[in-house]
Amino acid sequence: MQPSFADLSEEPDTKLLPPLDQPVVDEAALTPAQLAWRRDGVLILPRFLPDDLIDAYSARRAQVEHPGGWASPTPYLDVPELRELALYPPLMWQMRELIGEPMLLHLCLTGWVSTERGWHQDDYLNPPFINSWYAAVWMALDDIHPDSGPFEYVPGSHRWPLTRGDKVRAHMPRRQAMRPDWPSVSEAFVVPALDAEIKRRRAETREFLARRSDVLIWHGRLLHRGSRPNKPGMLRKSLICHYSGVSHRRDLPTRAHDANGQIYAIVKQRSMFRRALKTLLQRLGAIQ
Ligand SMILES: O=C(O)CCC(=O)C(=O)O
Repeated sequence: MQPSFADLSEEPDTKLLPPLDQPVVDEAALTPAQLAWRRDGVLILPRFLPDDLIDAYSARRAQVEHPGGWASPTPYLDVPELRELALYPPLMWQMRELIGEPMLLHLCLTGWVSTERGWHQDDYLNPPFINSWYAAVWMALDDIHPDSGPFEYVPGSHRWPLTRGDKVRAHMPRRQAMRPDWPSVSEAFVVPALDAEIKRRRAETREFLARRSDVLIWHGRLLHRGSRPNKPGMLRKSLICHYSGVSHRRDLPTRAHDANGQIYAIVKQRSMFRRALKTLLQRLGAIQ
């Protein structure tokens, strides 16, 4: 039998969660951005990114012919124009206000087409000690066409239980569960479980139809997906970056600072992990 969302998830211990995820918070003391985060699990920042940073990165990215972008999950290590956009100080300050500590950049998706990744929460794809000390950012480099497979999310789902990696792997044959690409393999039953949960709760889903320079920051526990384009292969020019709270990534101890003091991880992938990421990126169409 297919596992349900309840089989794959649990309520995390609230003592381990960031301040804005605590059950009781003095909401009168919160900023409008913090209130939106607590209510929806997303913060939308219209017209947020400066044109010069978008133009410099887009020109560099356009040199990569494949619509999936760079094959590496950490192209920010080699591409200064990408680093400058991903670590734009007002964006980093905004995330700090939401999560409660400075953020560490560790993953970028540079495709100019939808990932078509089904419903998921990001937190469980990371080590189990993250517990929502996490945020990801969707940056529009151009106006996004509704047929290109926009980013979709379920507002408020950051308060649902959290999918856990060990619970997902418990539903897989041992040999599959040990493979570093278990997240891709398990999509076949995780995505239907989340889909069923959305229907069971009659939850609203929303599209992010961004204009150039708009930004959406989402919570590590928020259900979201890259929807299927109505016109396959249609360009969707965006940059997607993932970050964790600096004191919550003991697995990423090697770090560097940019000229503004913003922090990024120097990730040395183990060869098995590199192969798994390659498989995932191949599936997403980033490399051939
Ligand atoms: O293609 C998209 O917009 C979805 C991206 C996504 O799911 C992720 O970065 O976790």
